[in-house]
Amino acid sequence: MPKTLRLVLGDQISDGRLSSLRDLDSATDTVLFAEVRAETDYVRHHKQKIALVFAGMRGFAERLRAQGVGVRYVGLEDADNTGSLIGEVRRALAEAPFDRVVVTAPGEYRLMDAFEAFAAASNVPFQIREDDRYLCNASDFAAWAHGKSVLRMELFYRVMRVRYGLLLDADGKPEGGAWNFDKENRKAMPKRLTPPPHRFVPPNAITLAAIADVERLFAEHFGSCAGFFYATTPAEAEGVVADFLATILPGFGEYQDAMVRGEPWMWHAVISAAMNLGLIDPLAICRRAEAEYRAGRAPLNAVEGFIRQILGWREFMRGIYWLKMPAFKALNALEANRKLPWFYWSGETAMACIKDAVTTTQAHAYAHHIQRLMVTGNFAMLLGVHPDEINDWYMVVYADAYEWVELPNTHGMATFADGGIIGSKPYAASGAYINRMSDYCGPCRYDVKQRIGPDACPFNALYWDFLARNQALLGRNIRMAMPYKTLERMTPEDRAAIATEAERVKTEFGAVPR
Ligand code: FAD
Ligand code: DLZ
Ligand code: SF4
Repeated sequence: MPKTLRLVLGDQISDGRLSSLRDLDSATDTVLFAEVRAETDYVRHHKQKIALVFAGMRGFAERLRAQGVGVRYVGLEDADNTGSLIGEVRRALAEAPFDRVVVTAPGEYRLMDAFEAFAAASNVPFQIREDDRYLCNASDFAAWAHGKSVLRMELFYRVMRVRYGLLLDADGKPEGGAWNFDKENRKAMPKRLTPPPHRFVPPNAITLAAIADVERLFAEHFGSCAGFFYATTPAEAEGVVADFLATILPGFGEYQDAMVRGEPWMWHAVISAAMNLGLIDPLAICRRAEAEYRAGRAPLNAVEGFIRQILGWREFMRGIYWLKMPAFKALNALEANRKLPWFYWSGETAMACIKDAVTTTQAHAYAHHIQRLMVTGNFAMLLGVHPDEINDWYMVVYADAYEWVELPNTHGMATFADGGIIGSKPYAASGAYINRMSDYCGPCRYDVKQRIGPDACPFNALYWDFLARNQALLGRNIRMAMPYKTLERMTPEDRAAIATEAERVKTEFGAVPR
């Protein structure tokens, strides 16, 4: 067997499931982990994300050592640390002879590009293996996409359900007679309901040490580690998953789109950080969710909704990323060109909805989907913030942020920068939507019913201004017909007042041209 150097990246914490370790020979091989500035600093990640990745890597290295595997672990502060993953591969090759280097494909285009360039130039064979922890690889996705003029998650999801035999009846038809039960899943939250408690993991000794290092070395990064609760080992992640299946899954779905003050988790799973790190197997959790339905412990709308998020949305986003990169990142269909308001970083705003989303994000490196999509994402789109600024913010602030999943969600879902590759229309909404789906507006300093003036909810004028500014691109979109009809009924004076008000709001919030 060739003596092999096996590089494991910070989001490849998948004991027993990693293609780069599959033929590992502990008698000859070395597994390389490297904490490097190129990865900690390419965006100024939330402190909790760095702590999560370091704790994940350190714990995995310990488990491999305990199995008798040779591990070369390069700490961030090691004297000779070169600062990059390729630098660390080069250094390891210079210090000991290896016949080849093996790595599982990275999740981000920039690293894949760098690895492919290194592989082409390296004297030692450098093998990049497919990352088969996902359920649809890039070539299968490209084959599915081939010849289609529009790519929609719903159709992809049906193919995936059949491929994996998930939630099918005895005739191979969708369980319950429909592929999608989303209509049952858009309720606002009734006052009398209390969301279930979530299982949060107290940091273990390795995690505590990683947190201390991060507090010391990344003090100026966004957020706080004080409330760190993420699983960093497979055993901890298993506890979270078991708890989710037993207590949260049965209510998953119905209130997916609801937002409640002081309730950051609701019926969301809060598993994306652990799953993107590699700790949770996506297919296994889908099968276990299906088993809960088959055993009569969780209803179909909940289980179907959950499986759709993972088998459908997560895989669809990854497929689009690898199909469309690198051009995808440069898209700016709405020609947005403004700066992101400072309160996205500080949380210092009187807008109750944004304040809640940002302060939750600072404290937990988490906000649920509707906060990301309809509060922070929607507002940045209405302001006309440049996609690069929005993309940078989402990459920085969430513990689950990796470009393969973050970029399609921002460009495709939140800002329509992709011009409709992912969604058929922008998720633009005024304050009325937030008022309907949350309890934010009541105590807010702004009045959700007003459109113009110092007390008017800022979403309102911005929403109509957004529609007016983008009428050439969006006005003929059949799914936008209703709001455009309303816009067209407005007098020229109303429209002028909205434009003036929108400009005033943008200036007040610092969303000025870049
Ligand atoms: P739940 O709501 O409980 O859903 C269960 C799981 O389904 C999630 O853990 C996730 O793995 C998957 N999922 C659900 N929706 C999506 C989606 N749209 N895309 C991909 N997977 C999905 N998710 C990330 O993992 N990383 C990101 O960087 C990220 N950035 C986002 C940015 C924006 C602007 C938006 C609108 C969404 C983003 N999402 C991202 C998707 C989604 O918001 C998160 O996956 C979800 O909030 C994670 O919380 P949860 O585990 O409680 O998810
Ligand atoms: C996110 C991250 C961070 C913060 N630090 C490291 C690191 O020091 N070493 C490492 O191998 N990986 C790290 N990562 C994860 C990588 O950025 C991730 O593997 C790529 O972005 C590809 O998804
Ligand atoms: Fe947000 Fe407007 Fe409601 Fe205030 S009134 S919480 S700004 S939607």
